[in-house]
Amino acid sequence: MTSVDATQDCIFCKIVAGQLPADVVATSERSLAFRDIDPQAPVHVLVVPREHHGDVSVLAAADPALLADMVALADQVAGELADGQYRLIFNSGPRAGQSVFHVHGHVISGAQLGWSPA
Ligand code: DGP
Repeated sequence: MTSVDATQDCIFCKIVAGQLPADVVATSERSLAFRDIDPQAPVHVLVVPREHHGDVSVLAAADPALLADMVALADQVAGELADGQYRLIFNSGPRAGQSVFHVHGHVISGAQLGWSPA
């Protein structure tokens, strides 16, 4: 948990709390997976920890086991919704495209993926 203020206006905290709707596809005790509102691939799911951390580097330093839990859930989602092959993307910082500052992994799957992120 980074701060109380960080969670108050956090849309992903609200999804975790059930205060905002989401198409949840899988859960673990510590993480949640739901479909991205603006999918970029046939399978585009966001994996988030239930606890608020701002980005992946903050989470990795604070609680590596929780990061591992997210990765395990991403792997599960790709196996259940596609063929188990996937890209897992953490945008970290605005210049990398991060727009929601509650750490989330994008699980991208269900198609042959190209490689041109920039
Ligand atoms: P990023 O740009 O890496 O911070 O990704 C944020 C993603 O979150 C973006 O792909 C759109 C998605 N998103 C934003 N708001 C909502 C929401 O309210 N519900 C869902 N399901 N996805 C959202």
